[in-house]
This record gives sequence, structure tokens and C-alpha cells, in this order.
Amino acid sequence: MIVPFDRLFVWSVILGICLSFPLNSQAAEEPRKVILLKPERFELANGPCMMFWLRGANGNKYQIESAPAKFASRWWARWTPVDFELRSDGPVLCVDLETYGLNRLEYRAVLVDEETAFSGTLPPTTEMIWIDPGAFVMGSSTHDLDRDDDERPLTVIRLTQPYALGVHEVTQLQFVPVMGYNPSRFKFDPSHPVTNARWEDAMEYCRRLTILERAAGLLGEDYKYRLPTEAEWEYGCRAGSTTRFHYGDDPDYELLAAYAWYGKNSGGSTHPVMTRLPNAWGLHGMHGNVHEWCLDQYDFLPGGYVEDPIGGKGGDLYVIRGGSWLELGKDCRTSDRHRNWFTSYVGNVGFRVALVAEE
Ligand SMILES: [Ca+2]
Ligand SMILES: [Ca+2]
Repeated sequence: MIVPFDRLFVWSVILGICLSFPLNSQAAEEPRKVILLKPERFELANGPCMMFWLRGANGNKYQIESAPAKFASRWWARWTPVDFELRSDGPVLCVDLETYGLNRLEYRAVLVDEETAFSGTLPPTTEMIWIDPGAFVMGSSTHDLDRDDDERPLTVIRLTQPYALGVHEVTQLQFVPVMGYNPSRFKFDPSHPVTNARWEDAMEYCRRLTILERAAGLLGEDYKYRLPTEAEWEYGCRAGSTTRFHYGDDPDYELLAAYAWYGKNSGGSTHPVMTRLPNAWGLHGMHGNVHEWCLDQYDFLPGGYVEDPIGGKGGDLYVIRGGSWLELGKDCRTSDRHRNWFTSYVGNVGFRVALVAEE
């Protein structure tokens, strides 16, 4: 995936300044080429930021990863969800304007070689449901006595582009061929959703699936997989409904067990996908089984009217949705919002993929 340079301004400012400047770099961690970067803290008018210089060959594509130094063992995670391509031999000054208040203290650049970066194989077909553009109200009303504060203010959202969602959560059967390992808490049946996948693992799965399906002629260059935004997730879950669950309000949670594996009926584990009733658009597991990572950083709902939102000034907390085998019924409601450190491995969190047009 080659991303236009200016695309990165969404996440940060990358300035191409060709100056001679000392660079702390070393080759390590074969087969991935890794350049450890030496960040420096600078004070800007609106707060501190981190800067570092990257030297590489013109045309090389790098993924910048960061780690919170507070962890003894580094938890490298993507700084940006996109790769960027050097347009000169560098050095290039990279500025992380979003670091203040966050834990991104160490940085490295990993050379992206899409031909050899991984040895994954095509997983079983990912069945997708296409969803037309449309508008809906995100959040919950005062009629919902179990609503949490972060489900308001109600926000009118219009999704302007068609997209598709996986019919079910990504299973271990799908995850393992692509990623080469199974992180799941419950491994006794590969038709269970994958769990213990970090946010960046889910993002990497989407990136690899895109490459694999394109190489096999199953996916055009103009489409890609990624995590759904929180708005895409809730719109898909609602399937036109305005009630607490996609099948109705269910005030006493009497019907939930027919649609969801959750704390009251799961027996303390995940279950094979598509073994509860789907919503009106044919999506399974939108309530329960595993929480699902979204693309967005966690933040409060903006209120008002928003088009195609991608939430996000919440730092390293990312949105998970839908409840899980572990939760109470209230935590499986359509509008209920959860969050997790994007570096965390959790036994009740998985994901489903979205398919969207390449920008
Ligand atoms: Ca789910
Ligand atoms: Ca909540």
C-alpha cells in the first residue's frame, strides 16, 4: 500500500528536510530490517512533541513503530496505521505532534517489503456483507436505563461510502494461515474467534489479507481490508434498528441468549462463530462472543452531525465493541462502548474485518 505523503498529516507531520544530521541506527532483528531511532523532545507552543531523523534509501517504504518506555519489554506498535515511502535518501525529520501526554517514547523504522515481509497463506474465504451508505443516530437515549456516560451526546452520523463487514468475527482458522501463530485464549476449536490479538495484530492481519487476496486475484487493487471504524461497526450492528439490541430493546435481557454468547450462557469461553442468530443484515456475533477492535482511538462522541468519522484523540486507547463471552447483558448493547490499550492481549477481544475502497 503506497500512501500519498500528505495522507500522513492526519496522524502527524512528517517534514522532509535534507540536512546532514547524526542518526542513531543499527541493523537488527533479521529478516525485518529495523532502524532504531533516537527521538528528542521539543517544546512547541501547544505542548511538547517528539522528533527523530530517519535515513533510508529513496523509494524504500517504512513502517514507523513506537513503544512506551515504561514497559520493561518493549511493546512495539505502529505509530501510524500507514506505511510511508521515502522520497529522498534522507535524512527525513519525523515529528510526532500527538505524543504529549502519551507513552510514545521510543521509535523505530521497519523496512516494509511486501513481497517477503511475511510467509502467510490465503485463509478460508472471508464472507462479507455489503452495506450501503446511510445515516443513523449513534449512542443511546435516556430511555436506556443501562446507558453509560460515553454513549452520549447522541450523534447523527452519515456514512457516505459503501463498505462491507465480515459476516462473523475473524476465526482462528482464518488468522493462523495469515499470521503464522494462534494467540487465542481458547484453542480447542479453530472455528472460535481469535482472541488475544492486539490492535496492531488485527491491523496487520488486514494488511496481509489484502496483499494475499490481491496476489490470488480475489481482490482488486482498488479495495483493501481494514478494521471498521466505530461508526461503521455500530451502523452495521444496528442494521436499521434504533433499539438497545439489533433485535429489540429486550429490557430484561430475556432474548439475548438467542443472539449472543455472553456471561450468562457462554460457560466461560468463546464459541464457534455463527452459532447464534444474526441481525437483519446477516451479521453474526455483533452482540457477544468476542469484543471487536475498531479503527478508532477511544474518545467521547462529538454530538451534532458528522460524516465518516474516525474517532481519535484518545492516545493509546482504542475502541472495542459488542461485548463478549465474559460480559453482562448491558455490556453487549449496540451502543455500549469499551476501550483497551492497543498493546494489550485480552482473552475476550478479537475483531472482524471491513472491506473498503482504497483511498
Ligand atoms: Ca462480537
Ligand atoms: Ca460501557
